[in-house]
Amino acid sequence: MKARVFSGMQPTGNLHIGNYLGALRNWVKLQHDYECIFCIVDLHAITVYQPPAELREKIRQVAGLYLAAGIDPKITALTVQSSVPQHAELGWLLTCVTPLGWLERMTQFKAKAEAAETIGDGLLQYPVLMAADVLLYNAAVVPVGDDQRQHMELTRDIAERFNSLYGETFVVPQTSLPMVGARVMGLDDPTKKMSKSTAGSGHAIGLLDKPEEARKKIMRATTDSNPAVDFETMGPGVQNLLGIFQAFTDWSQDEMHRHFTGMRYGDLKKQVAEAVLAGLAPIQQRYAELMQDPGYLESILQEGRDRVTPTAAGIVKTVKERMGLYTIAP
Ligand code: ATP
Ligand code: LTN
Repeated sequence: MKARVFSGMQPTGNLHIGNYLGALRNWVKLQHDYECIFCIVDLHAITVYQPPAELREKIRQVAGLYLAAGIDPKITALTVQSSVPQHAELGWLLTCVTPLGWLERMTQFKAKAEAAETIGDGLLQYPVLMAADVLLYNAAVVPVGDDQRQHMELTRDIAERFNSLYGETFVVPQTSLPMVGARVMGLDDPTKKMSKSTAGSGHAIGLLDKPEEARKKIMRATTDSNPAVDFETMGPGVQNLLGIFQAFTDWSQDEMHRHFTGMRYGDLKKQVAEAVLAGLAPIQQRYAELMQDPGYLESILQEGRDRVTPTAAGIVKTVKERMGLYTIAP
């Protein structure tokens, strides 16, 4: 039996090349060696207010982009989190074994809490729900970008704590990060990670950006005061551009050095733009085709839900029994 992989993205905005290089592209590669479940985590999205009509549309868009990027629904389950109620149910059960201090230490929580006037309880519980997503399927491997490392550590801690309180129940999952592209930075400010929810027209390259739009953003990207590429002294902006190029082309470190040392920034940017556009073109083409048939997308999401539900229900049943909850015969 193949080991299981689980991962997800929030339908909170336009997916960008950080989401693609940090996570989605890795998912596509793992499909053949693992039994994969890739989820659209809409319950996580609503930890911050989302206009309902937009959220519904984004869920469809993210599903379309998963498929366009190469997720194969014949071998992989593609699901919407809220369509499998066991995610929320296990979330509560795990909340009850999670010390508050663990959650208050999360850097993402602290950053979001500082930025908002009022914070919902959901924002604090966010990583417990994420742990539930993964543990609900006893996933062995979770492919994510670098920013999710701390949440995955917490997931492991929650699994271990549950196992020690109630007996071996959960697989303690491994985090899988890509070698290149685990942390793509904002083009306008290379000290901040590229993010869906950061405003600014020059910040992120959307997977659905028009070619001329994407090219313009790259040509305007922040660099540093050097005139040309110097691998010894380059700042984070140039490093980010080179990282994006390398991730899209799969060039080795040696090839990168030989080709780019001494290249002027204008030329570097032109080449990065070409690599990005070449990577995005087939995704955009498949996306346009897929979205012409809304019934198809719907059927894939139904199939995904139906495929994973028996596993999810089985684990929740075990967890409830272990915790001593009363089971009434169906
Ligand atoms: P938001 O700004 O709404 O929090 P996000 O852009 O951080 O969104 P998520 O839905 O939180 O995106 O993340 C989906 C996946 O993409 C996760 O595995 C995450 O680690 C990865 N990811 C997000 N941003 C980047 C980035 N800049 N570089 C590499 N991977 C990323
Ligand atoms: N918190 C993740 C999204 C997410 C996730 C998961 C990732 C929710 N549940 C389970 C991996 C496994 C993020 O990328 N912001």
